[in-house]
Amino acid sequence: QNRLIHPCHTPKLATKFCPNLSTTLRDPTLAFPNNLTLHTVRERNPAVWAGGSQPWACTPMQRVAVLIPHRDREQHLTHLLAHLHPMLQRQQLHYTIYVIHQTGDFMFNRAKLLNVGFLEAMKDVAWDCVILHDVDLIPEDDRNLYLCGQQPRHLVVGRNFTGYKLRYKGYFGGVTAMSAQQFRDVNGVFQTSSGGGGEKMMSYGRGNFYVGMKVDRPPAEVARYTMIFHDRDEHGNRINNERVALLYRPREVMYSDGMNSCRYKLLSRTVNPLYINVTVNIGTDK
Ligand code: UD2
Ligand code: MN
Repeated sequence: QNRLIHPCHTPKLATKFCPNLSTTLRDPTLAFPNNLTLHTVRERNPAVWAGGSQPWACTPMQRVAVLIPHRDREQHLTHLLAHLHPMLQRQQLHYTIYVIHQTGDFMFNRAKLLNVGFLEAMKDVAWDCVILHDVDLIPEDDRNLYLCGQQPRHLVVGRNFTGYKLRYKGYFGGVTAMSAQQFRDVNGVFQTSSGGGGEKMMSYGRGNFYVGMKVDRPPAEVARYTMIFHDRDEHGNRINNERVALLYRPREVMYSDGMNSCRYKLLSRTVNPLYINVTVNIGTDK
C-alpha cells in the first residue's frame, strides 16, 4: 500500500483513463487575503491527503510531483497552496506537492533544491512528471494543465508584472514541466548557476542544444500567472553577474554539474496534509 494514497481510495473503481481535458475546470478566484492560514487552506481542501490527491472517477495518464524550492516565503507558500490544490484537483491529476526547504543563511540555491526535490520525491513514487515551481507564481487559468509532454514545457508565457508577454524566446523560468526521463536526460539542473537567473536559461540551453529537446509552451491566453509582489532578495538570491559566461560553458559541464553532483544533508522529511516538507542543508558548495 502506497502511503501517499488516501486510505479510503479504492483504485479498483477507476477503470477508465481520465479525459484529456477534465470537465471540472473553471475560472479560479484570484484573491490573496493577508490573514489566510494553512489551517483554512486545509479546511477548504478536505480531499487532499499527504500533500496531494488523485481522482476517484478515472485514472490519470501521468503521476505528477510539484517541486517548490523554499526559504522564508511562508505567506507566498500559503497562497500558492490555496490556489494549486483546488486547481490540480479540478484538473483531475494524481499529484503530490513537495516543498524543499533550505536551512541556514548561505546563498539560496534554487537549482540545487530542485535536484534534491527530484531525488527525494522519487523515493516515494516513480513520478512520471515533475513541475518545477516558484513559490510566488499563481496560475490564473485552469486550462494550464500541470502535465508533461514530448518536450519540456514552460508553463509561464506571461505574468501580470510583464504585461502577460513572453520576455524572450529562451525564457524558461518560473514554472516548468519535465518528464522524469527528460529531467534525467539533462542531468537535472545546473547547480553552479544559482542565485540569479543563470539556471533558468541554462536548463533551457541544456535541453534545447544538447539533447535535441525543444521547449513547448501552452497558448498565451492560458499560460498566465500572477506573481505575488516581493522585493528582490539581495542577500538570499543575488543577481549572478557571471550568468552570461555560464551560458557558454562547454556541454561536458552538463554531465558533471547537476543531479549527479548533488550532495546534501537531509535534516527532516515530514508529511503534512498540504505538502511534503523536505528540509535540507545543502552547504555552501554549489
Ligand atoms: C526568477 C525566476 C525563477 C528563477 C530565478 C533565478 C521567474 C518568474 N522566476 O525568479 O524561476 O529562475 O529568477 O534563480 O522568471 N526563493 C525562496 N526564498 C528566497 C529566494 C528564492 O523561497 O529567499 C525561491 C522561491 O520559490 C522563489 C524562487 O526561489 O519564487 C525564485 O526566487 P525569486 O522569486 O526571489 O526570484 P525571481 O522572481 O527573480
Ligand atoms: Mn519571484
